[in-house]
Amino acid sequence: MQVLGHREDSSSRVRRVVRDAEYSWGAHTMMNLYSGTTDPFSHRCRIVLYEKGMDFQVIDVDLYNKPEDIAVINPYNRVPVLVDRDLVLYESNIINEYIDERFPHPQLMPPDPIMRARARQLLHTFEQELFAHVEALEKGNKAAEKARQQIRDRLLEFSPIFTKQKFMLGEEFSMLDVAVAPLLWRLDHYGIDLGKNAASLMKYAERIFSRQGFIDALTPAEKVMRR
Ligand SMILES: N[C@@H](CCC(=O)N[C@@H](CS)C(=O)NCC(=O)O)C(=O)O
Repeated sequence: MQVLGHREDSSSRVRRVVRDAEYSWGAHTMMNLYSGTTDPFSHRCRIVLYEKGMDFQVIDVDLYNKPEDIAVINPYNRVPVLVDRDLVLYESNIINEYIDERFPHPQLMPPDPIMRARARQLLHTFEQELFAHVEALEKGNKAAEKARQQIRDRLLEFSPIFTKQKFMLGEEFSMLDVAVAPLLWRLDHYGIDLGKNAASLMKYAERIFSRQGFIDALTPAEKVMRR
């Protein structure tokens, strides 16, 4: 992690990066999303932005040649990062909940506090049991085969749900569908074969992939990930 100077220095550096981005994109009042063109976490945030249909700018970040600015605005030096005037946010699920609260239509988190808490619990489960393995797959290191197996086993456990309902939380598309969709889109790309027992899960995936917000959110590099 990059060690920044004293507090004043780091916050003025953040302001400079934010101002430069606004200037170069002519996006003074818009949300700016720093997004990896192939990154599943950035993909989640792009889906929410397009589902909401509001004004925003996506700033493409090449992860193989990452600009130094990312370390300035995110101490963990990762994408996605959302900049909304003075607010700088990182972590895809935190960014997405902010966008959902700021632009409530269509609402992606359940309105009821108990259902919302359950949704957050499931978002956490996805991170622990599915997305924790993404780094190994992205890097293609020796943990990749184990990662494929873990993801395959866990996804297959979800499959029966979709014989009874259209989406993760019931009949409505929600933040949980957003969170898992980038992984479902990348199954071929990551070399994960779910076999014949995943018919209802794949039908569910196609239901998400056919949404206009999902289609619009795909980068050219993501479009070619799936045949
Ligand atoms: N938990 C984070 C994960 C973000 C993450 O891991 N981003 C990766 C891309 S897959 C990244 O920016 N890595 C830095 C790098 O590759 O240099 C989130 O949900 O936003």
